[in-house]
Amino acid sequence: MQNERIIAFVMAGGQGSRLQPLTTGRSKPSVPFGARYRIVDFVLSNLVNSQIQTIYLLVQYKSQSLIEHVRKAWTISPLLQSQFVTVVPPQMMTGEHWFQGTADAVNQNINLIEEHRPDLVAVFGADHIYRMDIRQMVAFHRERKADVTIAALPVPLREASSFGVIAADAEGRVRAFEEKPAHPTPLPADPTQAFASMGNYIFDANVLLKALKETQEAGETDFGQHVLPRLLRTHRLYAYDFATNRVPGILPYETQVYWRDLGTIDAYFEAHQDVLGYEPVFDMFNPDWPVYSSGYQGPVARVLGGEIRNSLLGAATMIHEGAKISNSIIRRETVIEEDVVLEDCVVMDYVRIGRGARLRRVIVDRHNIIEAGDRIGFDTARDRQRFHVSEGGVTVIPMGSVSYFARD
Ligand code: ADQ
Repeated sequence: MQNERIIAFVMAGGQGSRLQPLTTGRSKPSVPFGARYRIVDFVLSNLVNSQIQTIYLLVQYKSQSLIEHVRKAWTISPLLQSQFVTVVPPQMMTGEHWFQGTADAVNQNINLIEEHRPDLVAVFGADHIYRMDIRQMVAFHRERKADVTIAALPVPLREASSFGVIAADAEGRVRAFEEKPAHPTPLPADPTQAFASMGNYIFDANVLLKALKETQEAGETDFGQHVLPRLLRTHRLYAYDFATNRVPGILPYETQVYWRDLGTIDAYFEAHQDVLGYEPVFDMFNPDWPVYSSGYQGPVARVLGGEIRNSLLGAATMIHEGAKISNSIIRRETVIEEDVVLEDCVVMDYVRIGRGARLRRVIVDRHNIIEAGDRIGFDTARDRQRFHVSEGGVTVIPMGSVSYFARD
């Protein structure tokens, strides 16, 4: 792979409508995750750690917060001109429309492929939490002499309608591909699962250029719905099985293969439970494969007292006497006042939780003040009147407008 020239397009324009209200004012890739990350940091870290460092981030929907984050966190090298993460806004380069879909978004920036003249183009989604050594996928692509390689893994059959579903032979050659089928075909070896596309593709650059031109001429706009089915008729498409192809030991801190689509509030909430515990299902600590994020320069968290169990505390957070915090994630510059009780919560940045408040299974978005003594997560009917409550019973307090978090 050393001589391989690869550029990456990271598709970061999705609305994430099922993640409302977290996506009311920002795109899904810019939604905070864990004690210090944004969702987009995971794909960008995977690319950079895999030595793919010519990266174009295609944005569209409510992109201001994402652009700010990338500006602050993702300057790779001011010296090496080929190493960058550049945000590409929709510019109507090829017509009078904003991006009509994922393929159209790349098509509108086809000049970037023509300018760089890479061997391969990686087109990756920005909406997932995982660690992946993309060099292995590239090696697989080369070994199979593939024109296109799709990263894929088995998912429960009942969830498979939200994905592109693949039928592949023993070598991984794709024999059928259907985007979000109503009745997904199960895996032959396991009828409870289907083989789902992760929405990450490696294309031979020339194949992609030609396919995009044909797609555009046909008035088509989407990779999953149009480009892949079209290419399947004439080219060699392979599925790289992320669950089985990983070389053991390369990512030694993970106890199992992990890939989460944070499609809904409940999936988002559950993924936060996955980073907690003595042996987290997804351990944020992995010095061999760091997840990069903002280089926030504030102080570490300050704990004045209280009882804290199985929780993560972001930088410059302050925990006052008598607070009881369990199974929770608190992001930076948040103040938890005296005698607050938090169970199974995600509290984002710049939040103040007033004295004696109790919160259970609550996500508090940034810039909020919770009144002293408030109870949230104990009375669904009342919570529904004030906030958003998910199907799984998680209460979400939307982003507030407190611009400064009011220190003592
Ligand atoms: P979805 O995620 O449902 O399925 P889509 O909504 O097109 O597909 O989003 C794919 C990626 O592109 C996301 O990262 C999104 O943020 C981004 N995106 C969407 N529209 C965009 C636009 N106009 N401009 C820029 N970026 C845009 C896809 C595949 C499935 C696969 C799943 C895996 O189509 O086959 O199974 O991803 O989650």
